[in-house]
Amino acid sequence: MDGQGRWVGSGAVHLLWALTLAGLAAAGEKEALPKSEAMTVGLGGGVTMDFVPIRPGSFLMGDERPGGVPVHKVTLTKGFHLGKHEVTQEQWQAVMGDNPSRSKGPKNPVEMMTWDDCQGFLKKLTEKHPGQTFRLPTEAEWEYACRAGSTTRYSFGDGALGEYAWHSGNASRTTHPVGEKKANPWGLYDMHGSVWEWCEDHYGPYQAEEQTDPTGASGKPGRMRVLRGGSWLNDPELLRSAGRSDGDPGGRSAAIGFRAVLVPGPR
Ligand SMILES: [Ca+2]
Repeated sequence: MDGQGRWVGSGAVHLLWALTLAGLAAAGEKEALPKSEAMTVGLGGGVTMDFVPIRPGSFLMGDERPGGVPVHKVTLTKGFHLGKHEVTQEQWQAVMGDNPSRSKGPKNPVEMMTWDDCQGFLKKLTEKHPGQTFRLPTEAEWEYACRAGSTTRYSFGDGALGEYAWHSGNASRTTHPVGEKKANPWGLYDMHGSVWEWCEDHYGPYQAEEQTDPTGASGKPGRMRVLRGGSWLNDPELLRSAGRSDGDPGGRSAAIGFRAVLVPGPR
């Protein structure tokens, strides 16, 4: 793949002011509060990807449900930008020049790509946008953003899952265009359900102790990588904010996709 044509016009990173906090607009508060910018990145061919700012903070990770993991305090000291949506098929096509997905649709989440394939996608994006790094979220970053300040089963409470998520009970055994369901409190779509989302981390048991900027299983890492959020194929239990699974980084599934993290600077 020569890549030249696909990347024409893709170098610009556009900054848009997020209007999520009305207080930021008040005179005198602009300098007192950290900036909160949504970002839109060009992928080529007029295709873009939207990112939501996630501020540093602490949260309680995990849950105490059967099969759950120890609840423990996690602090993330660095902010980041997380994809507003799962990566779509037209976004994958714009960057990689192909579309491996089983359930075709330009706005549907890309699937049938491996964890390793995702690394190739993110590497290409990073190479094309000097000064920015694109990567997968850590498992802690993913749950922090999914919870969006909540401590309940889901980011919106304990019920009404169908308003926020595609799952086995409403998806008719296929994917759907991203963003059709309600967003979570931080403006992220389809964190619950739609497709599972690859995380950067190796899969393993949680530590019960408080952690800062964790990056996955401690000790000798295994081969498997973390999956989060459940999918159109799964029952509501697996769509919990703390629900998790694992996958072989070389494996493919029509129920597995991903979303990107954008951070400033080299990796
Ligand atoms: Ca998802």
